[in-house]
Amino acid sequence: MAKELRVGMIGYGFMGRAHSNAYKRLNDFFPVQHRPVLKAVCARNETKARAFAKVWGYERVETDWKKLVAADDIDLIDIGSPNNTHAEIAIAAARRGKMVVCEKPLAMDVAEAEKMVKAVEKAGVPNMVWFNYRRVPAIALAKQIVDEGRIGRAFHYRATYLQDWTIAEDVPQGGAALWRLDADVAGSGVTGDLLAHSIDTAMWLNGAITRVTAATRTFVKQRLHQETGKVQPVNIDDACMFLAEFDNGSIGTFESTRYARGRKNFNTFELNGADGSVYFDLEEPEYLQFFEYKQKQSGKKTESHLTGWRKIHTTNSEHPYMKHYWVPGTCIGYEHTFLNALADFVMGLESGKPTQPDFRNALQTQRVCDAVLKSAKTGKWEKTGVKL
Ligand code: SOE
Repeated sequence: MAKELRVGMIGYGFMGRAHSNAYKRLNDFFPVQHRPVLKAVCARNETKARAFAKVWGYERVETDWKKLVAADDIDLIDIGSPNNTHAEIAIAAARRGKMVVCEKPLAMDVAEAEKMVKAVEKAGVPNMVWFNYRRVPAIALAKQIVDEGRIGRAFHYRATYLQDWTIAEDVPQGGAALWRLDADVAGSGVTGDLLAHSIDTAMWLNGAITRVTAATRTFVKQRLHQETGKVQPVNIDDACMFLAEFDNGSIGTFESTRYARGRKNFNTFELNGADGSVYFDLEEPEYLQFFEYKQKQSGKKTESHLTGWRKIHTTNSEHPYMKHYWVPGTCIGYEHTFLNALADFVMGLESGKPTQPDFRNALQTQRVCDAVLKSAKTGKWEKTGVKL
């Protein structure tokens, strides 16, 4: 028997669309009992919220999130609004007994994130953070390969996340779409927005990051603020690079910027171990590259003249998530990473084994982000305090 999952969506931007699409398609691809119902979308701008509701099929519009979290006909609150709204909404929703799913980064800082974790755990409500890249089949395959012990002792982790959309000095800060450039609303720049993805993936694959040393840059020092109409200082990090030490003894480098001309959403990582390596590049999202030094399963001696990187097209039904889609050789896209995340969340509800990353897990990523930003100020190595 289908069980309704009545959704209250907060925010109608890029992520509001990505999440709404996932709710609409869930039952088309995944055999779950829950049936999402798009009950209400909430945003301050009623005209825009109405237009969004019409396109995506929400039954009603709210302009006050407090009303939405108090509504009896809502089971789940989805927070897709700017970062400085996450904590207050999530805490209120948890207190009302609602399930809460939240966009990344979880919070503005660790202090806020800790309060959010406390609230959902005290209320005992299911929760998740939309770190969607874990749900790229090729990245999920990398996790499988690591868990199968095919990488062996890890030595190096290398991540880049590069974009170029803020190079022009006349790009304003603040307001719709551009709040990511306003530190009061976003918390940080590339560290929370882009490196949070890289850190989440890294710790999923390679374990806790224990210490970091970082440097940040703000290339454009002031920009017109869309809401105040004034030219104001820019307080976000436009670029950030850091070195990391992992609990397993390996070391890592992370680089992120919005000033890499030509790079639109260049998200890559490589993990090198004694027995093998994996490499991923989001510009070729259906491929995982794998180098296997030891052919463990066959038990045969390695034939060195045949060894080399394998470029695995992760579209077989054996690959993560792919049995829910098309025939081998056909691809899925960016939007499916959100659909896969939602499916994992709902399957977690149904199996009683909650999916990851939940708020507590995302708090660990927040710890690394805060340590990175601190280190960029102190110029020293900083401990992260991550507990996985
Ligand atoms: C920023 O440009 C952004 O939209 C991030 O906020 C997303 O999390 C990232 O996946 C794509 O880039």
